[in-house]
Amino acid sequence: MKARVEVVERILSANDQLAVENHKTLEKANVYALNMMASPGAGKTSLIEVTIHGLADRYQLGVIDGDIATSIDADRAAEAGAQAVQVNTGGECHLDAVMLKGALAQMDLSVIRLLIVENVGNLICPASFQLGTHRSVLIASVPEGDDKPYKYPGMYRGVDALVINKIDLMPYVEFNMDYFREGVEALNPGLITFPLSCRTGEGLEAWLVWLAETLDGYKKTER
Ligand SMILES: Nc1nc2c(ncn2[C@@H]2O[C@H](COP(=O)(O)OP(=O)(O)O)[C@@H](O)[C@H]2O)c(=O)[nH]1
Ligand SMILES: [Mg+2]
Repeated sequence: MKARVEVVERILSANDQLAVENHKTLEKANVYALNMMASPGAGKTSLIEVTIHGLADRYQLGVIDGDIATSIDADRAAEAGAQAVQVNTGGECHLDAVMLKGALAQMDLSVIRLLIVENVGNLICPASFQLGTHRSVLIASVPEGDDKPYKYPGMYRGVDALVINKIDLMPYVEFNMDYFREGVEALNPGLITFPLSCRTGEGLEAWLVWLAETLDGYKKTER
């Protein structure tokens, strides 16, 4: 048992070292990067699409799409106007720093201001692997149910921002927003949260303003 624990620790620490390298690569290129995580179908690619459109007049976006097998999501991001690279994980349930390093090498970072990394749809594995991004964002969605913070605490504990997508479905789905938010607050007090709908556009402006302010602040203070 002890040997297994040590091997897992070594893998994670090798990953963390590469994540530091990735972070330096991003910093050097003046690219701000988000690690976007969620369960399958929560709306990661949809949020990426509306974000590309919403920021197009101010910022050039890059997208790295982690997917077990297809390039459907990268195709959607490219169609929306971003420089997009697909990473097929070959069955792995998360992206890791090596995969990100390979994807970064395929991009022209000099023209990108914001890089969004769409992690593999999963509420467990991605939380354990640093990539070297600046912030991580979790997307929850109304039809997934209001109990998810209670069931996947590790994911909710480790993120810097939370999007609650598909609020257009609130009238049709049993989702107690107060219960959901109480669960989040217990795990990650004060977590900045954006209830929105990629479908109707409700709430989207607050998300775009936060991103734009984060990017402007990064130019001034984080470099
Ligand atoms: N009703 C509704 N459906 C949405 C919304 N955002 C995404 N969807 C739908 O949810 C499904 C999964 O979206 P997708 O962006 O592919 O999720 P991903 O697997 O997390 O990347 C698609 O059918 C989307 O059209 C939303 O705000 N409201
Ligand atoms: Mg997707």
